[in-house]
Amino acid sequence: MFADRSASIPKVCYEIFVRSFCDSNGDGIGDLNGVISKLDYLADLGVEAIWLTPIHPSPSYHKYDVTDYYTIEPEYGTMNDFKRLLAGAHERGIAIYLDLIVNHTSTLHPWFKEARKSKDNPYRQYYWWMTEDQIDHLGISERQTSDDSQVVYPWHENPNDDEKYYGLFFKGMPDLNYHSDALREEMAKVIRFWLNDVGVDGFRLDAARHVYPIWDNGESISFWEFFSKIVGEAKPSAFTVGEVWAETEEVAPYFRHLNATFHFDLSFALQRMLIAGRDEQIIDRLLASFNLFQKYNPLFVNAIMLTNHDQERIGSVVGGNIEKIKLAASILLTLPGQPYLYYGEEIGMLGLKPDPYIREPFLWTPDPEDPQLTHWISPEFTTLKTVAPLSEQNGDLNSIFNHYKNLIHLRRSEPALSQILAPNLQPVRLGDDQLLAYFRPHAERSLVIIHNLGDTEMEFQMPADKSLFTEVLFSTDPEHKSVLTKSRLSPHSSIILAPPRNARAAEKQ
Ligand SMILES: [Ca+2]
Ligand SMILES: [Ca+2]
Repeated sequence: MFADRSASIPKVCYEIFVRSFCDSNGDGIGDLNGVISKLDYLADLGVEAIWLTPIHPSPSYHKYDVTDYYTIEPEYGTMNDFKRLLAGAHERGIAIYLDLIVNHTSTLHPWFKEARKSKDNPYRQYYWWMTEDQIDHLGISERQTSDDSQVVYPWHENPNDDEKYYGLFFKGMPDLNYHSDALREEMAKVIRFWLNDVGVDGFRLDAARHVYPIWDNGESISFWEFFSKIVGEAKPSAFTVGEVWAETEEVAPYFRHLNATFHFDLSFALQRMLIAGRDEQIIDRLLASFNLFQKYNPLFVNAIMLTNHDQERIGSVVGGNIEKIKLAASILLTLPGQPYLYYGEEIGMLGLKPDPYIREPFLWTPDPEDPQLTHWISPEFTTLKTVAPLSEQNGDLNSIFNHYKNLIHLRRSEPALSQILAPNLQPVRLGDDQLLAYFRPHAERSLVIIHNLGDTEMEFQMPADKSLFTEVLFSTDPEHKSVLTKSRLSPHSSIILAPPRNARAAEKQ
């Protein structure tokens, strides 16, 4: 069912909120030509795949309510622009993943405009409709809020209609109803169009757990069986990464039909750990989740992130503390899986909800009139006063940007760090949960990684079986240069250790 693509799985991915990234034509709105102009930047950073937030026509600024699955939002460019972006990315060895929203459309989508006209309209069956009595009978007039939707009343009035329609996220986003075979065939066409006619490399799948509503629970996973069959037939190499924003136990079954899912539990655990300065036994919990995932898919890809466009930015979560921002990156980029950087994390962008303010303009240069700078929103958190723009961080060896870049390149070049399938991970127990330590065994060269999560210096005693690990591959503690001489780690610092070269033969045995 799953093609073996271990050699070609992108090792570091990058999420771009297109509207905020880079403007090419002076209207203040980020666009596809802006992204094209930054492909060299992304290749230099070491990115191997880009997830573009939705680029389809849509009435909203975030574009998660699609009105046409076949064209490009005019604010962002044209299909020719998109094809040039794809070609430019591929020339640089970068894959492009499209954000595909199958759970709902906009109310302005032609399907819904038809559906709402009358009960016997052929498009009616594309959506969920019920009378007040039916809703009450099933006891579904209210829903429990979830991490991804605060909506309590998901049924919305259609004027002059005794039936309401279901919209889990918002009344402007009616949920699609995949009991309709006609709708399934329409979505299959959309999938084939993007994979075959246009040539994208995969999909990021929005709201994957909500495709069927709660009263049809269980059907969502079988929908993804249908979906992955269409994808596999159209393009066996295509990659799918699902947004299943739920606890690990609920996420695991989605691996039956998706290559990857985002690890939200890990994201929130890392955030809590960075705030508290204490490990939450994250390595043991990760190993437990891997056990669960591999039951459903031995080739599972654990998609990991600090935050995405729906979460408060990591820079703000750690109070703008640059050492902690670097520590967050050091953890993410040394854990197994496929990391997704949220644009701007690499320069320490800040942002707290509401949503538009976690999606602020990327700061390229110190020039407030920089034509690349998007200005569709007036930023509250990431400004020239609070965040050093990329051009200033570029030449500063101690910048957040160079920290990210060094770690990304180390991740790509060290086989122990870049292994994605069958994640190689073991805990290293140092006896104090202010320290987070783990082992990445690998036939080429195994590594020990130690982080000091707290704000006091920590001493540690390396376990006897790791005593050979004294060569410092990477360190944010100035005390540790090429060889580990003291078993101490300064606050919020990290080290990556390997056995010295002449000891490696012994370590392999
Ligand atoms: Ca523009
Ligand atoms: Ca749904």
